[in-house]
Amino acid sequence: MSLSAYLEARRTEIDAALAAWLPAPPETPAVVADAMRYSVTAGGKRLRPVLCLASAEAVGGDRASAMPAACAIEFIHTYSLIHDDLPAMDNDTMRRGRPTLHVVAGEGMAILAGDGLLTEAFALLSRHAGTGRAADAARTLRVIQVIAVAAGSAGMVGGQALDLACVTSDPSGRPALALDADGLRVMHGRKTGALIRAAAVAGAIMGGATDATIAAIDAAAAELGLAFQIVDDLLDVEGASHDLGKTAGKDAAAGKPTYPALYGVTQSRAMADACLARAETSLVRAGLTDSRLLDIGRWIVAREN
Ligand code: GRG
Repeated sequence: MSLSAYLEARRTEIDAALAAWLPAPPETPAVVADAMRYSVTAGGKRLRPVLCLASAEAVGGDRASAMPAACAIEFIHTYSLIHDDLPAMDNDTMRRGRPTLHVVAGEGMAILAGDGLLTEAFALLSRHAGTGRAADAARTLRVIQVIAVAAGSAGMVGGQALDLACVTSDPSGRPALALDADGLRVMHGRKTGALIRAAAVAGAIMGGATDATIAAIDAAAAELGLAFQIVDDLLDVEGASHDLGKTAGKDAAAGKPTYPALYGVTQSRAMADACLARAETSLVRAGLTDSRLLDIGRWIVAREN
C-alpha cells in the first residue's frame, strides 16, 4: 500500500472513532458539544493519531487497542489549537481552513470547548482501561501517565508558556524572555515535541513493545517532532495561508524566534533532513525497518501544509 493510501485508510478509521467518541447530548449540553465537534471535525492532518497507530503496528500490536490513545491525543491537540488561537494567545482567525472557534462561538465557549476536550481525553482513556484485556488496562494506565506529563506543565503547557513569554513585554517594553538557539529547541521540544513523542510512545505501549523498543521509538519521535517544527517554521515563511489553512507569516511578524530566522532557509532544511536521518538510525537499531514510521517521518519533512 502506498503511503498516501495508508494515511487515507488510517485517517478514515480515526475520523470515525473521533466522531463516535466526541461527547454528545443528552449527557453533554449541545452548546459545548457542538463547539468541540466543530474544531475536531474541521480536519487536520491527524499526524499524532496516525503516528500512534503506526507505532502500535510497528511493534506487532493490534492498532484497535491504540485507538483510544490516538483519539485522546487528537482531542488534546485540538484543545491546544483552540486555546492557542484565542486573542489572549496567538489571536488567530483561521485554523484548519475554517474561522477559529472563538470567532464563531465566542471566547468563553472556545475556552470551555478546549477545557472539555482536554478532560474528555482522560475520560475516554480511563473508560477504555476497564473494557479490554487485563494487559490493556495496565498499559492504559501507563499511557495516561505518559500523555498527562506530555500535555502538562513539563510538556506542552510549559512550552506554550515559554513561547508566550517571548512575545510578552516587560514594563520597559522588552520581551519577558529571549531564547537563543538552544532555548528555541527546548521550547519546541516541550510545546510540540512532547505530544508527538507521547503519541508514538503510547502506540508502542499499547502494542505491547519492550522497554528498549519503546525507548527507540521515543528517540525517533523526538527527532521527528523537531523536524516537524522546523518544517512548520519553514512553511510559515514559504507557505500560502490557503494551503496551510491558517494565517501564514505570523511568527516572523510577531518577532518570534524561528529556525529560518536563526539559521536561514537552506540550513533549516538541512537540519530537518538530519533529524530524519537520526530518527532512521534509531528505528534501524531497534529493528523497526519494516514499519510505516520512517515513511511518516519522510512525509513530515516533505509536507506542504
Ligand atoms: C494552549 C496549552 C496550549 C498549548 C498550545 C501546539 C500548541 C500549544 C500551539 C500551536 C501553535 C502552533 C501553530 C505551533 C506550530 C506547530 C503546530 C503544533 C502546528 C499545528 O499542528 P498540525 O500542523 O495541525 O499537526 P493539524 O491541523 O494538521 O492537526
